[in-house]
Amino acid sequence: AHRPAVRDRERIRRAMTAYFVLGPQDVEPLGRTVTDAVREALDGGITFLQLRAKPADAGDVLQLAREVCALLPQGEPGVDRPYFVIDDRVDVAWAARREGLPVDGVHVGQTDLPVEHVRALLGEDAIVGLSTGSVEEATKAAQLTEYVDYVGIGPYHNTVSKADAPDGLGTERFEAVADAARPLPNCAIGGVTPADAPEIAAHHGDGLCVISYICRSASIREGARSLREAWEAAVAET
Ligand code: TZP
Ligand code: MG
Repeated sequence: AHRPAVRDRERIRRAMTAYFVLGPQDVEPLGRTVTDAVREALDGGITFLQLRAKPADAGDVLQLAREVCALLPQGEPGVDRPYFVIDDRVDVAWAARREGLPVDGVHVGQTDLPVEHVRALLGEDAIVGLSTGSVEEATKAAQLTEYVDYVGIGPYHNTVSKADAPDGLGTERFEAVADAARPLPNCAIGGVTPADAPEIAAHHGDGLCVISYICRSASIREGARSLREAWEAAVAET
C-alpha cells in the first residue's frame, strides 16, 4: 500500500531531531502553562511535539490539544511545522482529527491500546509512535511497521519525569534496542540533554526526546534551540 507523505520514514526520522513532550504536570509546578511553553518551544525550533497530560479527563486533553493546535504554524508536518501527537489517548486524537485539527496521531506505550487497533481507529495517514525499552519490544515493533511509524527508546538515563520508569539503558543497550527496531526511526528519551547528542548519534539514535531539559530551562525557547542545535552539530560530525 502507498504510504502517505506524512508517514514517510525519512521525513519522520529527520523530525526526531528535537522532540518535546509535555503536559500540565511538567510545567505548572514551575509556574508555566502548556500553551506558553509550546509557544516558546516552537520558536526555539522543536521538530516534534507530544501532549502528554497525566492524569487527565478526555475533554480536558481535547481542549488542551485545541489550544496547542492554535499555536502551530499551518502546513505539512515535518516540512512546514513540527509533527504533533497525543500521548495514549486515541479517542482524543480521533476527536481532534474529526474537528479538522492538525493532530497527526498518537504515541502509545507497551500497555496502552495495541498498535494494530490504534492504526485501525486512526487510519492510514496517522502517525503512531510506540515506546520501547528492550530488544524484545523493539524486535516486535520492527515486525509491526504497517502500524508503527517510529519508536521512543528509553529511559536512556534515569528519569525524574516518569514514576514507573526502570533504570536507564545506557549507551550500549540503547544501541542494541535501536538496531532491533530497524528500519523504524527512533528517539532517545529519559534524562536526555544536549550533552548526550554526540553519543546518541554515534550509537544509532535518530534524535533527542525530552521533557525536563526543555521544561526546566531558564528559557524554554533557548532550551529548545540548544537541543536542536546539539543534534544538528552531532549529526554533522558523525
Ligand atoms: N518515557 C521514558 S522516560 C520518560 C518517558 C515519558 C520521561 C522523560 O522525561 P525526562 O524529563 O526528559 O527524563
Ligand atoms: Mg502510555
